[in-house]
Amino acid sequence: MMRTKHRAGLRAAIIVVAVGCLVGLHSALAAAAAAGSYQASDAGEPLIAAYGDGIGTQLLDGSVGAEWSDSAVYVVRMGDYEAELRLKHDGVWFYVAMTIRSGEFFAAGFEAYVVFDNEDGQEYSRGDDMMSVSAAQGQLLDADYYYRNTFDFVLDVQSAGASHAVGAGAYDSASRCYVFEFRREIASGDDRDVPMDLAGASATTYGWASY
Ligand SMILES: [Ca+2]
Ligand SMILES: [Ca+2]
Ligand SMILES: [Ca+2]
Repeated sequence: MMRTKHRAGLRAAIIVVAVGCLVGLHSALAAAAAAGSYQASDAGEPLIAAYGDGIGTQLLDGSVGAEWSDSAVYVVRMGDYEAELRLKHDGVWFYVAMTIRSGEFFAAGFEAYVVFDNEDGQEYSRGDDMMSVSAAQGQLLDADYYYRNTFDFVLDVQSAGASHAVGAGAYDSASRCYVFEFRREIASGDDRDVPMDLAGASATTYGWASY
């Protein structure tokens, strides 16, 4: 397992459990041309988020810079593509950067997501939580969704809830990668969000879809 830096002894063990391919994940993604995701059973070991400095929203722009220098970095396989995951937290916010080596631009759209399962024994079920954005030239977007029912999700703010997650994505033509940056509150207290357990593990899925 790759070791991570944790300056204050806090670690978030992120157990990643998911399907290998997410076609059928939910109705919106059913139209995806291709998709892929990463699950714990792929590697058999949890990913651990490093404890690090917070990242302000102005640096969530679809470009990985020095703000990620204190993150834990993992190289994983997501369907057809290799991806770098950068994970960290500052005790309040959980941060994820995903660099997805697609090798090409998708004019019809490309999105990334992180699903937080409520561990009710059902994936993508009522009460599950998700952050997701489409790549939009680094524009910061509301990323906070929840599942009303299996494969049926909406933005929290579309159901009288509040947003506790944002993200931004962009295609980098030089490296031919999609790069996404997200942050979400670790435990917002909103019943539309699944809290993460800093001392334990969280069932988390990382994935992408192209159109
Ligand atoms: Ca950035
Ligand atoms: Ca669930
Ligand atoms: Ca939510």
